[in-house]
Amino acid sequence: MNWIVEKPKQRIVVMTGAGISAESGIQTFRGANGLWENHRIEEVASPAAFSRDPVLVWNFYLQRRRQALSCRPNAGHLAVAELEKWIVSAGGDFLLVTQNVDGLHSRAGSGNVIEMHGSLMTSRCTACGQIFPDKRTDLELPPRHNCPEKGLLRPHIVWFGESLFPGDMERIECAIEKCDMFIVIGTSGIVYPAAGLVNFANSLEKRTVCVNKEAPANVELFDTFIRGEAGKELPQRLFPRKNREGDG
Ligand code: BV8
Repeated sequence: MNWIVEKPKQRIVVMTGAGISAESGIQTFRGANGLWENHRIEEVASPAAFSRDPVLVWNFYLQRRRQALSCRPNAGHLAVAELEKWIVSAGGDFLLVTQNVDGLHSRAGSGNVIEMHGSLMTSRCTACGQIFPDKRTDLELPPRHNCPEKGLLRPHIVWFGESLFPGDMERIECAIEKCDMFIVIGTSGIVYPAAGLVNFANSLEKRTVCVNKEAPANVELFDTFIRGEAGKELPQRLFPRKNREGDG
């Protein structure tokens, strides 16, 4: 059986989506056919929705924060974290880019992570812009910040129609420019700019691998497609775990 990553002294970029958290019990976006309490995700996860009904949107994220905190990383998250350690200890480079906001990769031990769509465990003041860790699960209403403007707090999440956080796209593209391989796991390849990163990797003739439960929308853009669940495929196929000490 050949491994996705054969040798550790390489430069690897991994991007994940909701599929890698599915086996932790967190519903995917397509799995929920894009609905939450009969609201389309795109309608709730947007600045317009927040200004129209901040209580509804705040509670959407509060419920997802509670759920994420009650779930545990699965074997797929752990395999990605172990791959990073294997590569970095051999002098290679590793970057994990996740579209997920559930925080499970960091809890699994991943170190070099860009949460390109933000985090359920972070809030931002809509007035002064301050960003801070926030794991409170008891606030039914969007609280106000203690700044002079008493700004309304919002989730520090990239909503539909919002740009990524400053500098993130540049960091991601710079890592892909330098990488040997771009591995995409558990995403439907529908939402941009994340879904366009494989095109960018292809334009630089990087090796591209996709691991997904079913063929994603952009499957034809990958050199290799491995059909399967992350929690099963990654521990078996991501890298040679048993003799990792022996590799140079
Ligand atoms: C931007 C945080 C522009 C929120 C997310 C109209 C108006 C405005 C913008 C647009 C528009 N039309 C299109 C756009 C662009 C839009 C977009 O792409 N829309 C889509 C719907 C077409 N993008 C944006 O708005 C982005 N910003 O364009 O800014 C701009 C430019 C300049 C100036 C100003 C503005 C921002 C997009 C970010 C949105 N935020 N997340 C939250 O979480 O609440 S997106 C969210 O959905 C996820 O983060 C992810 O990115 C995306 C898709 O989800 P996936 O992760 O792929 O999950 P999904 O369920 O879809 O698929 C799961 C996959 O896993 C499946 O394939 C399944 O088979 C597989 N799977 C399941 N189980 C397993 C598995 N695989 C392995 N193992 C398993 N066990």
